[in-house]
Amino acid sequence: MRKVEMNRSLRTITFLSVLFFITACSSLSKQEYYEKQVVFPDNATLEQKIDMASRLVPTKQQLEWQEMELTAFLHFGINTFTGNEWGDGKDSPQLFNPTQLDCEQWAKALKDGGFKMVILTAKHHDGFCLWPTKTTEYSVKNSPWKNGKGDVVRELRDACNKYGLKFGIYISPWDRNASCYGDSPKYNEYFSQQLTELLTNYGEIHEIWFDGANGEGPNGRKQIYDWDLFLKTIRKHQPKAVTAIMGDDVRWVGNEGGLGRETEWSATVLTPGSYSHCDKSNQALGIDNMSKDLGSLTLLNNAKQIYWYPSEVDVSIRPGWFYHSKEDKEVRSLQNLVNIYYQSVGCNSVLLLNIPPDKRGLIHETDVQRIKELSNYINKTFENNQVIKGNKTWKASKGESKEYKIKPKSKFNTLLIQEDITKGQRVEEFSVEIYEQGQWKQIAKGTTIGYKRLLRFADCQAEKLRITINNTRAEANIENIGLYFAESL
Ligand code: FUL
Repeated sequence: MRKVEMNRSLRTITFLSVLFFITACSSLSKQEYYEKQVVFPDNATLEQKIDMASRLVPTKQQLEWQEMELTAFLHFGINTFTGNEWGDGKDSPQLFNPTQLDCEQWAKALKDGGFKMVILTAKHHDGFCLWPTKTTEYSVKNSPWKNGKGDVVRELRDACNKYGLKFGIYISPWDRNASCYGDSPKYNEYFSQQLTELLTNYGEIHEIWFDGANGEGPNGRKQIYDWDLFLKTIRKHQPKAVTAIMGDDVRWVGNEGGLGRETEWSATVLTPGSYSHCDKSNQALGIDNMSKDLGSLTLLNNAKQIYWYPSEVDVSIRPGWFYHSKEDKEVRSLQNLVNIYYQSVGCNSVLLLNIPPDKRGLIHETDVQRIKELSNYINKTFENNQVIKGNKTWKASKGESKEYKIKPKSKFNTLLIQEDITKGQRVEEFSVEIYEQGQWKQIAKGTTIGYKRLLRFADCQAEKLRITINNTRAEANIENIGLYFAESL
């Protein structure tokens, strides 16, 4: 009897242990992720915050945006014809008269230049609209171009469809022409109507770009923007679009010189400028868009929340944002653009390169040629990965190394490494060694990886490569490693 009871209790214990084991295993394998934003519990420890931060992931559209890598910016408008960078809103619409405007020429040049998306200045600070809006007379409809019957937004949209490019718009909230600017509720309504027209008449819009420029209105009135209304308008009409700069999907890198950060966290504690608590949160952490550090553990320790808010590097191929013929000889060199590519795409950012159409309404021949050269250079550099099985996913713990075989007789000077950001951005520090003449030699090291990190070093030849993840916030998901040879310029 005692024996039977004992057997029964033994069976129960075994059953419960197995059950416990299965539950424990399944909860261990079931990783929880946070999309776009996570608020830390009030009394979260640093360890808890690190853990949560490592499981913060992009939304589907943020991921698609990041994977595009190269977006073209097109500054075009009344300034193209006046030679200004910022119009005062008083230039006559009669000045807008491109003689050969051809959006297909733009789209083809950009497609050939390797760009995946195009963002057009539908309205810059001067208030002149490139589409025949119902909201103001200050638009293409009062210009001589196509006798006032033209619509640049439509023509570019159609050209993007033809060439398979995604389409985005820049629309400046600061408007130096609108008489209601400074009468806050009235202008907010006006701006949201302009947004609505753009978001409902031109098919899918993939990115909406606006900064917070907030100059003085007529009679010194101060316009208070209703960011909530603007973002709601966007979410209502184009829920799949990413919103940039004052939007909350894409962050301004902090300069207009093409310089990404060496250490670039897409999981950042910087609160987007359109959120009402933004000033308070960012001031408490002592950071703004331009801070060098936006994601370290020191900041995380003091932060109340963290955002997936990746960086976009906006820079012009010419000194100005708008076309000026006097700058025809100052188009950036290929070498300069390649450096920018490494410092943007190669530093976990998207490159938003401005290529302004000229007075004819064409992208200037020099610029067309330069972006083609850039695309050829990038394609040639990255066409042949010299690492064998570099694209096999590697789950790496802190301190772990992995060796890779290199194709025989390869020469290389560039390392590419990527994290699978659908599982978060985690790596804090890594190093790169090669096996040469019987010993390991460190040739490079880096901090963050994120979507993509490129490192350049002197030309090398070796049999093996060894990557070490010196520090990571949680198990790193390395999804791609490559070695390439980039011709010197
Ligand atoms: C800035 C503007 O003031 C410049 O004119 C340009 O459009 C740049 C991309 O954004 O805020």
